Amino acid sequence: RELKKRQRIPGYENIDDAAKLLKTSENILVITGAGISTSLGIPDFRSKSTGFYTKLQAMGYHEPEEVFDLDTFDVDATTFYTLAGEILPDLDRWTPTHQFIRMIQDKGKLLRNYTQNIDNIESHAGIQSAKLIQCHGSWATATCRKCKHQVSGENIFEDVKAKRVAHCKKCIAELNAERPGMKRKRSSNGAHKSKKRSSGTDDDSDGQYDIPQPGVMKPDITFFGEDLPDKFFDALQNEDRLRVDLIIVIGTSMKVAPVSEIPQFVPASVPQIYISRDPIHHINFDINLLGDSDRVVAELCKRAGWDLKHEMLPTNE
Ligand code: CNA
Repeated sequence: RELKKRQRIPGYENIDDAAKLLKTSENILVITGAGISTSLGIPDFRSKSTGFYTKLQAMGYHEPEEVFDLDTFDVDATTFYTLAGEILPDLDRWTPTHQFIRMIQDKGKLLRNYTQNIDNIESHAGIQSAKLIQCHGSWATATCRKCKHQVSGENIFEDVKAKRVAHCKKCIAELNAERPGMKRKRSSNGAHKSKKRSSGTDDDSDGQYDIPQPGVMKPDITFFGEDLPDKFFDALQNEDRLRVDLIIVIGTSMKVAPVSEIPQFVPASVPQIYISRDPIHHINFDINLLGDSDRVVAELCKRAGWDLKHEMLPTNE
């Protein structure tokens, strides 16, 4: 069903109105995107010149989505592993904007944080898992495409940083157990066939010389063409849609469905605030606070009388 573009609610205009809403609302739904992590040096996708997509295009990729495409990954995971290090998070740090969401939670007002980010920084900032929907999955875990063995995401970080395809250690151990005495020398007929690497399906197109391959590890981030986690639809439809009394959207271009449809999916009477560097025109928000999100949330908290503290915020502003 096509969702209708929402109409603005009259009476809301500026940052003071936003501060009032922050103070009076009790069930705040926060939608976040890559823009809330850029101040840590993790590039977003679509910012002109600094975004990941600009970089990919400069490297000759026509369709940047192909880096996060499951079919492409299964044929050859090299492209993903060559580039993924660019958006690998620094695990120990979070931004003032993450701290702001944490503060909403600490005040008992966070209904849910729907994040499109895969960096899992919300968890490190202390957002409880029951309050967090990682709409596009995250780096927190990784799963073998062949045997489905799941490990903590950190296990593949070394490979990602080295731009090397990570293979499944369980598959490798099983293969080693199955062929302990395999000869490593070329056979006497001299035939040497190259072995294609795929993400786990044994390639027997070259017949008698086929060697089973271990599966490739894929971080549990949602690639284009994959379903969003069930938790997303369950929470939104069954709980949050009718409880939310304020929506705050931060650091996202709202270009990826179905997250981009949340503003139209909740009752039209719920006020909506947009915080980002660049304006967007395909969704009508009631209040647009344009600028660097860390600075905007700091100012918003100041006007709401909330004491937002973070080492990245200047103390004298
Ligand atoms: P996007 O389309 O790149 O949009 C980011 C938005 O944030 C843009 O509108 C920017 O103007 C804005 N922005 C950038 N920096 C700031 C800042 N400091 N303050 C305020 N606004 C800022 O990214 P979306 O999140 O909308 O797209 C969804 C994709 C991005 C998801 O599938 C993610 O997995 C993917 N992604 C995630 C990460 C991450 O996890 N950190 C990094 C890169 C991409």
